[in-house]
Amino acid sequence: MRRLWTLALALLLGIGVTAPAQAAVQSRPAIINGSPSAPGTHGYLAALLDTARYNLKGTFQAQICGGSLTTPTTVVTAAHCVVDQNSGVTSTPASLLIGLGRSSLQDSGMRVVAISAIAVHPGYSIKTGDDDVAVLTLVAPQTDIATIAPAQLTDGVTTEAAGTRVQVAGWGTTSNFGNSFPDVFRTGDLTLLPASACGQGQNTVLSGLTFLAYNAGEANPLTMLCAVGVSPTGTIIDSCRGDSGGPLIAGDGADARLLGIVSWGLNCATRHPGVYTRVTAMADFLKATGALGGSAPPEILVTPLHERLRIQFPARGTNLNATTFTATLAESTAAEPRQCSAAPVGNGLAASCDITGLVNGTEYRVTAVATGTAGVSVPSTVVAATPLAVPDAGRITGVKVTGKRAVFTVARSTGNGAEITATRIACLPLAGGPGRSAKVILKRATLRSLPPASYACAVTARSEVGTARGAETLLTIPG
Ligand code: 4AZ
Repeated sequence: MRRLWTLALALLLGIGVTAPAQAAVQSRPAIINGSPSAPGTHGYLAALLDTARYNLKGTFQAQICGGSLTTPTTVVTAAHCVVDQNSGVTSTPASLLIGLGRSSLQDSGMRVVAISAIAVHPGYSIKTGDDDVAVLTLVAPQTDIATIAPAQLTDGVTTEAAGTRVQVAGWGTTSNFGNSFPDVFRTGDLTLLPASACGQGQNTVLSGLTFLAYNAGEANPLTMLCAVGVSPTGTIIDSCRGDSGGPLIAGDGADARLLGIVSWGLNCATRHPGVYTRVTAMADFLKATGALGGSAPPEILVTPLHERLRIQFPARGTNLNATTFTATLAESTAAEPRQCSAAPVGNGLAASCDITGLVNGTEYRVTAVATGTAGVSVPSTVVAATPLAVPDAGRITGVKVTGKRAVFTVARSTGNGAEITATRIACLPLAGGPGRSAKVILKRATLRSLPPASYACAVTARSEVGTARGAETLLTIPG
């Protein structure tokens, strides 16, 4: 059914041929003449999912575009994937989901993560296809999934020279004439074409095939890159429907960079090259939305309490003018994001918030991000913590009364994981009035000069989690 969906989408997007963004959807084939992904590669490849469709039909049927995880909290995709091409209205965060961590859309192990914000490049134009980039912020950092850094002209490894070998990856259709969507994403090896072929009207020859240039007014070489591939047998390798938003990758291993974003093309795998958003030209937007990463994460201190975790953010450790700290449980789901937020407080003081409603004795993992004027930081380290039950107080094992003096022997609380900071014997007169108490030293506490009365006495144990009072023992000081 994915084919029906994308067909409907294509119709929705328009059928004109003059504007590139519209021409793109007329195209027939996705990665065409590529290969299935090699296992364990491209871990940052994200599937953009339509929430309503996902709920009805699952991941495969819901996939509408690709994307790239560039930091644990940000997915970079194409603006045209999240902006209605007729109305210009941007999708709501709730209407989209991100699938991560699996090469097959049919794999039930694919992690589906909700989105808290969608930012579309302010220069994005439906008409020209310029600045076709959007950043989706995830509700929780995905620290265990590979990321790919957006290419920057200053990073020492990026080149946009014609002839550079690049790769495109996606779940788009593999067939020019019909819809044949793969379960497992595919990759295609491409070559960057010169700007002269990408908005300056000069055809290029690659591996003996002539590729037809886009003219000025069709493509903008300042915001776009053109790329295409020719296989050893002479077939054309290209991205296509369903690949949009996905990565054009340059370099390998630590040098791998997100160089382009699948954007548009006149058909697919024809003599018209594929067109990609030029990521180096989007640096300001990517920085402002946090997609470049680089902002230091907040430090976090996690204190386990009764059915809650207290998260403290010492007011340092971030370089982006943090206005909010948000701590999130790694176990959060889209339906139940368990998190808390705090605003930074003055110098030297730690902002603090509690994640409540937790189960004592269960281990939770906490990470936090700082949000500020420069976007969202990379996530903090993950801190594991287990909410504690209030420990039992301990109990009185014996009491010896001599005149007005009572000597108690006590079995102390083990603390149940919490540190006991004070243990006392507290006696309250049954008739009311002020009580008396004494510190337990070793296993004994002595109350002296007790006014004659009957008392209910118990051990109290104070811990970081709370104060507990044990079972009562009756005590009578004769008059
Ligand atoms: C699309 O519609 C699309 N051949 C993606 C890439 C290309 C064409 C169309 C490039 O998503």
